[in-house]
Amino acid sequence: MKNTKHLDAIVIGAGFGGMYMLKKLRDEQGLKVRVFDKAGGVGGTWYWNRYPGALSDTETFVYCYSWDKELLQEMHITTRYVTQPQILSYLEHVADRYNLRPDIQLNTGVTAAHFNETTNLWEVKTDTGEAYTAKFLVTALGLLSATNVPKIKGLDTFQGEWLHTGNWPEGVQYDGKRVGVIGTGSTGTQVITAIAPKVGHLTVFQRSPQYSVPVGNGPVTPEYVAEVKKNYDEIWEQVKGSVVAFGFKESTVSAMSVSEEERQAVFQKAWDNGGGFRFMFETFCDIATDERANKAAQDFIRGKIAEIVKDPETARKLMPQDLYAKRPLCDSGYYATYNRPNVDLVDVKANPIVEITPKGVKTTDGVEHELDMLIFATGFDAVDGNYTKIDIRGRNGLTIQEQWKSGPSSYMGVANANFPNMFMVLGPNGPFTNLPPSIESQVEWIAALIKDVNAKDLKTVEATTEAEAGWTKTCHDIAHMTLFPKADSWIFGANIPGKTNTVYFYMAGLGAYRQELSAVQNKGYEGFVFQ
Ligand code: FAD
Ligand code: NA7
Repeated sequence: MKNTKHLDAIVIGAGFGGMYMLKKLRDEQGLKVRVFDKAGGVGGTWYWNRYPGALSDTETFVYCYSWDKELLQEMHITTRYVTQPQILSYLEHVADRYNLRPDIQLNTGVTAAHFNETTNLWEVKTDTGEAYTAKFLVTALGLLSATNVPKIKGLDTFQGEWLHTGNWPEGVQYDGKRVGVIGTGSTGTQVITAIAPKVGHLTVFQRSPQYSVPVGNGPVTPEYVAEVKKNYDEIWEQVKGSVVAFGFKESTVSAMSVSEEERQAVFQKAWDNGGGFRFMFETFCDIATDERANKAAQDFIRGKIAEIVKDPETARKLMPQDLYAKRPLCDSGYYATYNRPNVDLVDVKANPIVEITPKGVKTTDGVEHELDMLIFATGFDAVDGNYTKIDIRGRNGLTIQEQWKSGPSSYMGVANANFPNMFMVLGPNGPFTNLPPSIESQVEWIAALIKDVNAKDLKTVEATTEAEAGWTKTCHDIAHMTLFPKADSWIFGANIPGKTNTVYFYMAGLGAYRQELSAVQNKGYEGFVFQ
């Protein structure tokens, strides 16, 4: 194509991952890099998810980059968790502080990326009609980024306004309106709790109830902030050696090794303190691996639902009966929301949605729930959702869809056989953790590998098929040591009809993952071939 511009590296995505990748490659290696994002601003997840109530479930002090000590000292830690506007403004500040913006091209979607085996370059096309070539391609497309709007008959006839939480514009007016929410995952529970006091009437369409514990958000004291800032070196060391990387030490005590009374006290303390990952991993070491321990946690939460929700029938509908083995939720008063007179819960498993009508949502019992606004909190085509939307081709024109025909895979979460010089941040089978420290681990490792390739004047680096198959098996084996695969959720691709239900994460934790990364590097990038 005429006017094709050449770069050393192309990065797709300007969230936590893409921005740090740009900084590493441009500022430390002097490479000519351009980041493309289809969004109108930087921030990734936090640019798109502007729905009311959007809040991190990672505590503020570890939902950030760790690599700049000054930035850490300057960080405004005011509350225990961070809201979407706070995270977005932090990431915007990062873009300005390190002068990243001149190399980030917004409002530009990448539509195709083909590896040319003659030139050993990636040929990249955008929806703005531009063409680029680059030696390296880094995809930081986000793992919870491709929104899922379920195909429900009649949506196009709806005369009210409909929105997905993951693509939420500024200035949405819902005060006093009749609003419906489909979905009760992390996002649904947040948006429901936030809008219930303001809307005229709220109808929640719940397919699966979820276990949720209080988030425990609130202002932090100056002493807390001083303590965090004084100890950041130790904090990051602990986080990067831990399992879930949420800034606490995981328990080593099994739930059944203590008395019933002690177990209840531990759960109660965690409930009072707040935090979903804390409840699952700081209380006992085997909630996610042992059915009896898991049942104890379930019973505790079900008991709380019964206590909180006044109407017994609503309480019953809100009580999950399956394993507590999805991404653990936490909320700001979710169950109590159902005590409000303007909130109704419709169980769409027992009484499925038939269609969306011009006036609202019709369920099997014949009721037409009239609505002015319908909110889809129906989640994401997680992990590979954005990959399969791009025409990505490696050697011999092999598409990423063909590469992943048995399910998305990778070597070390970052590379694929047949796709030379392409690296993924948060690709399939990366760690299941608080994400910024995992993103950093991957970005730093990828940057080091790129540096090595360039320093040795090599043309390509590429994972071997055997290495990729080995890593896939490792991730599969680890996941099946836990209870997580037994619950249907986006973590295993179970939330999208027709999507391959398989293992999408490395579930042994960040500490173990970082050791694996180091081992591969120390063995001269074992599992990769160079040309
Ligand atoms: P993203 O931030 O998702 O950025 C990917 C970018 O790629 C997007 O801006 C997108 O526009 C762009 N893109 C995709 N395809 C293309 C294309 N073809 N062309 C151009 N651009 C493209 N994680 C936690 O660890 N803790 C939390 O508390 C937490 N809370 C969350 C709450 C919500 C509501 C959501 C949705 C996610 C949450 N996450 C949380 C996960 C969160 O996505 C990550 O923590 C992190 O922000 C991911 O950063 P990223 O740079 O990898 O991807
Ligand atoms: P989730 O966790 O995938 O939740 C989506 C919700 O939407 C969940 O309750 C689904 O029910 C429901 N859903 C999805 N499709 C339908 C249809 N067709 N009908 C009715 N209900 C439906 O997404 P979230 O955005 O909440 O959270 C994802 C992650 O992003 C989260 O961990 C945070 O880190 C941010 P189901 O359970 O499938 O029966």
